[in-house]
Amino acid sequence: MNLYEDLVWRGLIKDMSSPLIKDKLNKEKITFYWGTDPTADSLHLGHYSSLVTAKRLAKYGHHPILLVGGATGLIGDPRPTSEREIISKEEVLKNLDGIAKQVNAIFDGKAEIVNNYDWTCNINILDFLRDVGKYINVNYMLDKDIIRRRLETGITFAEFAYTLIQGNDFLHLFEEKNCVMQVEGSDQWGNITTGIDLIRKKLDQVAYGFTMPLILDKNGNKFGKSEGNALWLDKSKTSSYELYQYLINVDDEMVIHYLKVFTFLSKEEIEKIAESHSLHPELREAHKALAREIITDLHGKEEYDKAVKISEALFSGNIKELSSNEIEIAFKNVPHYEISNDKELLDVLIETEIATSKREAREFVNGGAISINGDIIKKEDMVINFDLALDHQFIVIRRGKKKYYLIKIV
Ligand code: 485
Repeated sequence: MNLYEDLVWRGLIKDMSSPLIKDKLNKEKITFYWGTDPTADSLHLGHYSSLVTAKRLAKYGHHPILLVGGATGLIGDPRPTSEREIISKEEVLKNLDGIAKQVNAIFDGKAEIVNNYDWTCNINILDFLRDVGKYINVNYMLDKDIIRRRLETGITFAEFAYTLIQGNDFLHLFEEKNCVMQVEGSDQWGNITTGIDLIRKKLDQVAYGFTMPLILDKNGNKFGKSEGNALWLDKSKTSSYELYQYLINVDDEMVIHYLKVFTFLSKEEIEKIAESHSLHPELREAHKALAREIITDLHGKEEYDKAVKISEALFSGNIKELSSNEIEIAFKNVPHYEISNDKELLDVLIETEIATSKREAREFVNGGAISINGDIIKKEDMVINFDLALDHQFIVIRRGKKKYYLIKIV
């Protein structure tokens, strides 16, 4: 299968500036670019989907340029709803550093990363207005989807002018690096066409761009958010285990689509998984493949194995086989408490607010609702001490089926 067919089969093309893109992708070796603004100190799963597309193009021999927006990040791409808070220069710089490292790691240390601050910071306003502004008609800018939507709520000149900076990036990369194509998410269509237009008017040359559809869950919400929070690519912000839990639980009817978007598995491999998924959904083969492919690509095999190990230990109740590091990851989001050594169980249950009174604590224990490190405990007078603790520090209490507490003895 050729690249263009592959992209179409995976559902990765939304808008295209020209039907010639098909030949560009199939018959030539081109340089293309993808960009992101350093608005946070880590990229998230949404960014990853377009990085995977960039990697896919690279696998077919095209050369990717990955742009981090040190300049554009100082302004902020207009959102359809409201003006962005301006971010301090220090923060943009700090974010930029982290993001460049992530992008480089995703490209196995071989990415060509550029920062638009480098060619934007010294342009003076008069030159910018003459060399860029003079080529872009305001009527045309007002017609862009996001700008139109913002006209009702208001938009500052800074955000309105954002598209000119991104357009100038494309012009710059076209001239300096023979970069002929820009690839972004669908909300970037207006910015891509600004660049293509600028290149046509200034240089009388043709540049290309296409966008990828936004990735949604079955209810039409953005994919890659867990309880409203982004799933970060930085594993100290979102552990491999959290990522695993999210991926292993994605909608059944969407999982094959995600395999197409997020993995490098071939059409044949995905079709085989799809067949097993429809015959035996309970085996969750598709979900497991999705988690395996994404986590291994992002964080490596060891991290993936760790995520599986933690998940299995929690499922079977075999917490004792986890290391302290794994315990901290597994129970990152449950209530944490510190207690002193040699306390009676009932007191511990009250101190940690697992029970509200001694009577309730007793009821829990006698009813078999309390387990410690995976074992159900029915001894009210049991003493909680270092000897009992996993790795001499952690006590994992479970109340009922699902409620966990992590207690550290100090
Ligand atoms: O020359 C460029 C300068 C900046 C950008 C791109 C090219 C960044 C772009 N304007 C942007 O805001 N991108 C978003 C971001 O950085 O978070 C998102 C897009 C999304 C997808 C993703 O980046 O909203 O569609 O492209 C990678």
